[in-house]
Amino acid sequence: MKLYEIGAPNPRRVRIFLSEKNADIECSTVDVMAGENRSADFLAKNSLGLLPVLELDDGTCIAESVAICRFLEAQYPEPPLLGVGPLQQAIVEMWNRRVELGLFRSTADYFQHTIPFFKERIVQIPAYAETAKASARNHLDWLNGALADRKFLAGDDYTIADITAQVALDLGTPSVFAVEPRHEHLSRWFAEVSARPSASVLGKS
Ligand SMILES: N[C@@H](CCC(=O)N[C@@H](CS)C(=O)NCC(=O)O)C(=O)O
Repeated sequence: MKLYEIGAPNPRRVRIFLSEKNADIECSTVDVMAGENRSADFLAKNSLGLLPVLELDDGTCIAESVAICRFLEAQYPEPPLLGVGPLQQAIVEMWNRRVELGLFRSTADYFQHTIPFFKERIVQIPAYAETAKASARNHLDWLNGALADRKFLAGDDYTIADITAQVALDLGTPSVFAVEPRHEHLSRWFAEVSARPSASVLGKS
């Protein structure tokens, strides 16, 4: 197996996932600045030209961070990061999707509509960047409430939902938002997840 990656939020989610499982697989950095992810070779692995991609020994390629994590969960079941049993798996999926489509998306949208790297790729709309920033900030308040009565987002155990939220917070702090003292529960959770050894993989993006 080989993981194609760059130092960016989605590949980092997969690397944290692997680190939590103490799984050591070959990783290869793709030179996005040189357009390597738009080459015919790479587009044959992922027609969207995005990272991460997990290439299996038989040449099969899996794109999409959560799809890759699902495959890895089956390869390395311990510790479970996608929940155990139908109910817990559904709860983990619920929180992961909420965070991915909310905080993670809003934070990424802010960057895509502001940073020079995306200038040539999309029509950047400053007003939309501000909307995305406001949305990301609102999600912090909501997450703070969600963490009031439990240790991790989906319950007692650290899961992929925490990884997605953690990576979004690392991306957005401090240029998009700040975790403020009033975010008592979110602060407690963020300090805990940031102290895990897995938090240091692939840098904070
Ligand atoms: N939905 C995909 C998103 C992948 C994605 O957007 N990857 C970004 C890095 S975070 C990328 O490859 N960007 C390179 C580019 O836009 O050229 C996933 O979950 O993996």
